[in-house]
Amino acid sequence: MLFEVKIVVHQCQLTEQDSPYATFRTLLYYHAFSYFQSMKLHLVNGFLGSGKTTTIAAACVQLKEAGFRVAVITNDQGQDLVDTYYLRSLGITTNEVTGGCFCCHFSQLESSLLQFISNYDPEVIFAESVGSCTDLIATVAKPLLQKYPHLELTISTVTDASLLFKIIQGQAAFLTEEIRYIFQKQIEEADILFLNKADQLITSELALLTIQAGSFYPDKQVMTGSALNPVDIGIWLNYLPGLSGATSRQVLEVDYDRYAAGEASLGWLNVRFPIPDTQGRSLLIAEKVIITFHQKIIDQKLIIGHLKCLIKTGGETYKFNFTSSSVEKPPDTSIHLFASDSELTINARVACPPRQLKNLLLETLKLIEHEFTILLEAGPIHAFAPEYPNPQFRMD
Ligand SMILES: Nc1nc2c(ncn2[C@@H]2O[C@H](COP(=O)(O)OP(=O)(O)OP(=O)(O)O)[C@@H](O)[C@H]2O)c(=O)[nH]1
Ligand SMILES: [Mg+2]
Repeated sequence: MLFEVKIVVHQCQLTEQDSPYATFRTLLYYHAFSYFQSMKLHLVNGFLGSGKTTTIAAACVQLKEAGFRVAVITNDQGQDLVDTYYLRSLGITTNEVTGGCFCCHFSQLESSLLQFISNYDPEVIFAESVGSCTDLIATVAKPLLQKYPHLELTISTVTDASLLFKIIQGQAAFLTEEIRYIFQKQIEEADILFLNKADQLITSELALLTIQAGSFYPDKQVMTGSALNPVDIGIWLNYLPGLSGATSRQVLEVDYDRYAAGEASLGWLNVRFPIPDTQGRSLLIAEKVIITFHQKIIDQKLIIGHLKCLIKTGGETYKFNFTSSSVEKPPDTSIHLFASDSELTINARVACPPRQLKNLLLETLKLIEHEFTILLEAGPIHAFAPEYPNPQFRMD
């Protein structure tokens, strides 16, 4: 009812010069504004492979079961996103902002939100930022809240507990100084710090980390747990409503040269291609591509930020993830069943020049072609290093 009244009032304000498009856009914004009054937007950041998508997916499953309409916005420097395909495979409504981080593509983020609101009317939206991105308070949260003051916005940082533990102990030499800077800044901007993958630490390490994190970040809500554990996800969800408008949220001082150097030290590779095989070995071949590519990266002693791969065949979706601290168990053996067609998506973030990463994939494909006597048409392989971050807005 309230919505109808607002549209009528707003239509009266339109002049004759307004094009139908402008009218539509304005109405859309108005529509959006009314919903933003109660809209919950949970920004989820944290370093590559820390468990953001796992956390969001599990939260969406729980909220959907409880009857909420939920939606997710994914984000990446490139296209063909494993996270998007994975979330959609779980039946979660997902939009993506591609080609750069939320801060550099603020307008795309905003349009994505508006599109959701007009098409789907979600009660809760999660937005996962690129794992190498930081400075969200100044470049995303504040600009959004200025435009939509009634938006209930929170920032969660998901951190790999074992990685943070090693950094605190001075052992994580595999992260360069610039990458550690980004890792640190992401933690500093959290309303809530979710020390994830707690299952990878022993009890005494976890206890020590909890004490240390509490003393390093006294103004933050800190929780430990595992995104694989529904109880921990429930606890995280319960914290969120109390965190919108967190008084501890301060704009960070960010040295953009250091931030850019950290991002630029990572090679990015995104590719998606079909694997047809008349002999029905399509899934086997896809799996072999992934394992061989991973092994090649390891053989070069390169640091993996995150290597994520997704195979789709028929109605099935299989996901493989490799991070510096964890190798996901291979999918169910049913993957070896007969399939004459599948589609493989690979998103690799590795500390090396993008050309090296691309060459490793090309070598992999050659090997597999030889082994299976097939021809693989990988199509365009997008390999690049993130550009210097250039936010559309930055508020103090
Ligand atoms: N052992 C363990 N593994 C986890 C946990 N949470 C996530 N993982 C695994 O960590 C890997 C990366 O998880 P994602 O959720 O894709 O990480 P992400 O932060 O979204 O990664 P990017 O989108 O690349 O930045 C996957 O293999 C997950 O299954 C956890 O609590 N424990
Ligand atoms: Mg993710």
